[in-house]
Amino acid sequence: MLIDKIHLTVQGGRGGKGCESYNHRKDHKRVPNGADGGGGGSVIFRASHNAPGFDRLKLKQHLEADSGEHGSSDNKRGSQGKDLIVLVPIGTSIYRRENHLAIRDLQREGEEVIVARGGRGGSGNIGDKTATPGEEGERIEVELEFRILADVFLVGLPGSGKSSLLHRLTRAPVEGKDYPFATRSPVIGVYSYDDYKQINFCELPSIFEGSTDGRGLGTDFLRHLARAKLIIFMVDTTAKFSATEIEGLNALRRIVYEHDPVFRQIPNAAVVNKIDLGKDIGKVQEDLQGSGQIYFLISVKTGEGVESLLKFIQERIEEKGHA
Ligand SMILES: Nc1nc2c(ncn2[C@@H]2O[C@H](COP(=O)(O)OP(=O)(O)OP(=O)(O)O)[C@@H](O)[C@H]2O)c(=O)[nH]1
Ligand SMILES: [Mg+2]
Repeated sequence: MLIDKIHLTVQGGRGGKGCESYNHRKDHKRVPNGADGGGGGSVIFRASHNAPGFDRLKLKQHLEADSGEHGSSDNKRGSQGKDLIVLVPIGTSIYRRENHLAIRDLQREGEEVIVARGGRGGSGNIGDKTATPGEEGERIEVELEFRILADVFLVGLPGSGKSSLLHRLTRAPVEGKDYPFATRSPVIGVYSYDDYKQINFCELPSIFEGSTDGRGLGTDFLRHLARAKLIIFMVDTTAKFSATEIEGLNALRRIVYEHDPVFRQIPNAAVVNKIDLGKDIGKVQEDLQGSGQIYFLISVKTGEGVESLLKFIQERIEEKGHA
């Protein structure tokens, strides 16, 4: 199972001690010549495609940057402690653990943030200053949360055909399975078109009326929707997990919007799949029209309706200044 929430203690390196020392001159005068200590290194989080998963980070719960070197006599400054650069997956949000305040969302390759600064190095006694010890580095408890960055999320009833659609559009290595809840964690697929444009799709595990009571696979993964540009709510004409297609769609929306009311603002559309099965869809169509939602009747199996769904998705995502 993908770990996507962890907490860590991070600490900047200690500043090096300032040095107290004297040059004993021939005339018996003592001239202070102790140098400053170097500053401690900082802990920096950097987003990278090459970052290991959170499960690896979790093994080292305490991350600390190098201390600065102590100053020494003859005015030799201590060198700066090395920063500790921690690679995290793109899509990581960093919070202060005590109050859950956001420190930063790292969303692009190479984007970084200093999470704990190193302590300042102490002063040496040169120039008649008082020698001081180095400061402690900043220490902070952080929480890291990973959210998938995709444009379009497929949210649907069990067995409605999300994996089949994802595979058809993106060739993602998933396939439709003839049993429900086959997809147990989010799956990503990339749809490329017009030579250089791309749309990232993500299939979330299925939800249904019982999910909010913890049945099926729960609803925790819905938090990945936070940065969705478009949500596709998907049901199918077999209506095995709801009394009717419309009720299925209503249930999906209710669960998603109850999970986080902010998700209401995300553009969305309804998809009723498996129209090849010969069920009379006149009533469904009527209800959908009456409800005012944007909807598509499709068959992933025969391809019917898939083109117009795709066209709609492209337009929506391009409008949002992406792809
Ligand atoms: N007849 C028909 N069957 C379909 C269609 N689309 C998908 N299926 C079948 O429906 C079953 C479920 O499809 P999936 O793509 O696995 O559905 P899912 O929504 O990903 O399901 P889970 O992730 O397991 O909850 C598979 O046996 C598919 O072959 C369709 O358009 N028509
Ligand atoms: Mg699936």
